[in-house]
Amino acid sequence: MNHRTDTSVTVIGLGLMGRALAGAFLKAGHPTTVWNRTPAKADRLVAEGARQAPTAGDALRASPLTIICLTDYQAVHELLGASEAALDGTTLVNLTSGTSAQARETARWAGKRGARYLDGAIMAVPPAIGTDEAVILHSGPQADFEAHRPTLGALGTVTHLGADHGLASLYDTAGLAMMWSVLNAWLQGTALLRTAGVDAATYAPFAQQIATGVAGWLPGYAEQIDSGSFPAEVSALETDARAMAHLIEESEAAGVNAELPRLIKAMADRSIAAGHGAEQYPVLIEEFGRPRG
Ligand code: FVH
Repeated sequence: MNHRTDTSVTVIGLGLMGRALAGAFLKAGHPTTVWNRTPAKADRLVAEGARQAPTAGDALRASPLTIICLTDYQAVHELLGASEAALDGTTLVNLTSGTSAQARETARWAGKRGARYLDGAIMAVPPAIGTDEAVILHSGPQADFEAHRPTLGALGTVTHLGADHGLASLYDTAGLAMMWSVLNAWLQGTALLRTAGVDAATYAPFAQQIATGVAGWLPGYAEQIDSGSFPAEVSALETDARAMAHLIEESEAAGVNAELPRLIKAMADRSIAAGHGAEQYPVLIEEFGRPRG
């Protein structure tokens, strides 16, 4: 994709992530204006060619596109609410972590101040910024995203999820649910095997193979969820529940925490009691919640 680099961009918030964002724009050749509550954090960026704005308002006025990346949404409202700058005509891309409700509310607030607003979520750590490995999700008006896609592309692999400003935060949170669940499942198995003298490094490749294998089931299971039909082609939920009992028994016998296996089995037992024992594992989606009516 041709990458125009003459578009000026502003970055507000130069924490660990903000400094990486500003650095990526500079590296891509964009005239970059920066501002941070603690000015000294801009020093290296200024040495690399960034312009340090004296106030947040000046930073906002300096570019048609402003990326803001602060600790939380309260900080965003405190800062932008206090800034004397009229936001009209600017496009704000908020890459601060938060909830979908905060994203939608901030979009409404920014709109009233005349700004075009995109919400976003960074699925990467600072060192990855500026490489294709950095996935950055955006939600809000597609036209606003497309207008700035070439510039935003300097940060990594940028994706537009849809017009609902809350989508980026929801995908971010859903992704974190996946990350923590996979890591906790790995820790459960690691704890169990360590009681038999197997160290974490020995088990890790096996765990990776399992995680990769299970990840391969997701598209087929997603089809079952979207169709509402869960034929047991591989294994019935009742069979899984028996193996869950083994995990609880093994964990308790080994003196390993069994809270997670107990939660897993409690949800399966509820679904079996509701008559789904002969269906396939994704039928458990009904224990997690229903789609928007
Ligand atoms: N770091 C990471 O790996 C993750 C990756 C995924 C996305 N997160 C989110 O990015 C936001 C910023 O995270 P961060 O790691 O850059 O955080 P800090 O290094 O602590 O920098 C925080 C910046 O926010 C400024 N700030 C805080 N409160 C205010 C305020 N009331 N007014 C103005 N600025 C404020 C702070 O300024 P200073 O302390 O340097 O003066 C920093 O610039 C975050 O949502 C992550 O969840 C990062």
